[in-house]
Amino acid sequence: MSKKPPAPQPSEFRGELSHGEDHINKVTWAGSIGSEHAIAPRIRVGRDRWFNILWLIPIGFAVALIAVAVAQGLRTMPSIQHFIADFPGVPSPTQADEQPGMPWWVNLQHFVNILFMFFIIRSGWQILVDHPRLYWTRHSRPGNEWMRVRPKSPDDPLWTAKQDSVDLPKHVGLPGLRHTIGLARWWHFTVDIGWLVNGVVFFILIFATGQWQRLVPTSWRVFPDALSVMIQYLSLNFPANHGWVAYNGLQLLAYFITVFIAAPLALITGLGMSPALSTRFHRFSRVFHIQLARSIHSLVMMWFVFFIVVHVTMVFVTGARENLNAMFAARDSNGWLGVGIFGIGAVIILAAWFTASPFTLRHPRVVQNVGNAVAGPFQRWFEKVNLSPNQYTEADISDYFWHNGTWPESPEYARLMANGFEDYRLRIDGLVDNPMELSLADLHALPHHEQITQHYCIQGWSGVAKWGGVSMSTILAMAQPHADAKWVVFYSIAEGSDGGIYYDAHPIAQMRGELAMLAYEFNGEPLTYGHGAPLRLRNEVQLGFKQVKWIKGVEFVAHFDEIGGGYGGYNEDHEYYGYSQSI
Ligand SMILES: Nc1nc2c(c(=O)[nH]1)N[C@H]1C(S)=C(S)[C@@H](COP(=O)(O)O)O[C@H]1N2
Ligand SMILES: [Mo]
Repeated sequence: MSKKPPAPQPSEFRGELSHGEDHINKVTWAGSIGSEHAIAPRIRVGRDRWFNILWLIPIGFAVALIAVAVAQGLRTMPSIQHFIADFPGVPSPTQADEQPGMPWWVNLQHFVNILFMFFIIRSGWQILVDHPRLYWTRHSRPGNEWMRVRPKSPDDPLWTAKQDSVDLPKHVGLPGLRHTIGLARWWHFTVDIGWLVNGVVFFILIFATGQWQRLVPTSWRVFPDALSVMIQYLSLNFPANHGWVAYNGLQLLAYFITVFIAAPLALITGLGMSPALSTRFHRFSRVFHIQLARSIHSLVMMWFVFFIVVHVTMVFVTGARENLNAMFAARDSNGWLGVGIFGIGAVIILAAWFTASPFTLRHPRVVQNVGNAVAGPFQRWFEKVNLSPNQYTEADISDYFWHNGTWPESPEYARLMANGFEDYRLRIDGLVDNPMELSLADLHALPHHEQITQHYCIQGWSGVAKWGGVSMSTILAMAQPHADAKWVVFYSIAEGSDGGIYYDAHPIAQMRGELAMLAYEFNGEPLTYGHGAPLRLRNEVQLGFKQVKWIKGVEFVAHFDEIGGGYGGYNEDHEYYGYSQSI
C-alpha cells in the first residue's frame, strides 16, 4: 500500500493578489498614469531633425494649385490634346449594354467595409500611440525611430515603455484614454475578423460573377489612361463619369491597389508582429521583422486614410447623386434614393463612432470577453508552434532594450537586493508531487540553459537579448506536476500598477517547450534590477507582459480562473488584456 501524498495546498501568494475592476476610473486607471497627449506625427530627417507632417497641408495645397495651373496649361497643347484623345481614360458609354452594373451585394459589402475600416483605423491609432514610435530596425532604440507621435521623452535609463505611451482624443482613438491598448486590440482584432470575412466573401463573389473585371486592369493601357484622367481632373475639366458601366483609369488603379495590394498587405504585416508566428516562420521574419511589419502596417493605414479622403471627395464632386445611387441603391439613376440610403448609413456609422469609446470605458469586460470569444481561438491556434532555440546570434543582440512595468519598491525587495539575493527563495508548489524552495545558488547548480530571442512587448517595441538560467523543463522534471495541473502561475515580488502583486498564468504545455525558461542572466551578466533580478520568466510564444519579472513563486494549478481576478494574469484582470497573447 502506497501512502497517499498530502493534498496540495494553494499558494499563500494568492492572498497578495488584487482582483481588478469591472469599470474604468479615468483618474486611477493604469496606476494613475494620467494624461500625456499624442502630437502630430514627426518624421525624422537626418540624425535629430524632425519634420511635422502638418506642414504637408499647406505644402499640399500649394502643390495642388500649381498642379491645376500646369494641367490647364497642358490641355492647351496639341500633343496633350492628342494624347487625351488617344487615351480618354474613361469607358465608352456604348459598353453599357454588356455591363451588369452594380449589384446589391457590392453595395452591402461596401457599406460593411466602410463601417469596419473606420473602427479598424481608430483602434489601430490607439495601438500605435501606446508605443508612439516607428522604427526600421528590430532594436527599438529611442531616437532611432523614423516617426514619432509624442514629445521627446526624458533621458532616464529606467524610463518605461508604459510611461512613453500617450493618449488620443476620445472620439479619435478607441477608447482614447492613455494605455488602453488591451481594449483597443480587442476592437482591432474582432473587427479585423469581420473585415476579413467580408473581404473573402467579396473576392469569391467578384470572381464568380465577373465583377472582378471592374477592379483588375487587363491592359497596360491603364497607366496612360490614369495619367490622362489625372490631367483632366487637375485641369478642373472633368472627364465624363460612367461609374455604373466601368471605372476610369485612375479609379481602376486606385481601387486595384486598395483591394488587391493594401488589404492583403495589412493582413500580412499584422501577422508579422506576432511573436509566435515570427518565431515559427523564422526565415521570413529574420528579414521581415516586427518593426518592419509595424512600420509597413502603419504606412498601409496612411494609404487607406489618404484613399478614403480622396475617394469620398471625388464621390461628391464628380456627380454625387449618380455615384451614391450606384454604390448605395444599386441603380443607374440621377434620383435621390441613393442619397437617402447613404444618409441612413452615415447616421448608423456616426452613431457607432460616437458611442464606441464611451461604451468601451463603461463596459470594458464586455469588450474583453467578446474579443476573447472572437479572436481568442485564433490566438490560441497561432500558439501551436514548434519552436527551436537559438535562432538569433550574438550579433543580433540589441544595444538598447526597453524597460517596462511597475518597479518592486517594497522593503522586502530592498533587503533581498542589499545582500545580493542570498536570502532569496523561489517557492514552487501547487499541484505537484515535490513542492520545494530553491535559493539562487540552487538555481545556479541546475543545468544551465541559454537562448537568444526577441522580446515582443504588446505596446509594439522589440529587442533581442541573450537569456541565461534554468529551462522550465528542468523545473517540471523536479517538481513533478500532477496530471490535472494545466496552468503554471508565476508570482512576482513586485506589485502591479494598481496594487496587489503582479502575476501571470501560462499553459503547462508551453512550459515544456524549448523556449520557456527562468532567467537569472541578461546578455551574459546577472539579471539587472530593471529586467527582473533575481529571476524572470521567458516564454517566447507570448508577448512581453506575460514574462513575469522578479519572480518569487511558481504555482501549478488546474485553471487560472481560481487565481486573482480570474482572467489569467495581472494585466488580464486590471487592463483587460487576453490570457493568450501569441499576437
Ligand atoms: N512583475 C512584473 N513583471 C513584468 C511587468 C511588470 O509590470 N511587473 N511588465 C511586463 C511587461 S509589459 C514587459 S514588456 C516586460 C518588460 O521586460 P523588460 O523590462 O526586461 O524589458 O516585463 C513584463 N514583466
Ligand atoms: Mo509590455
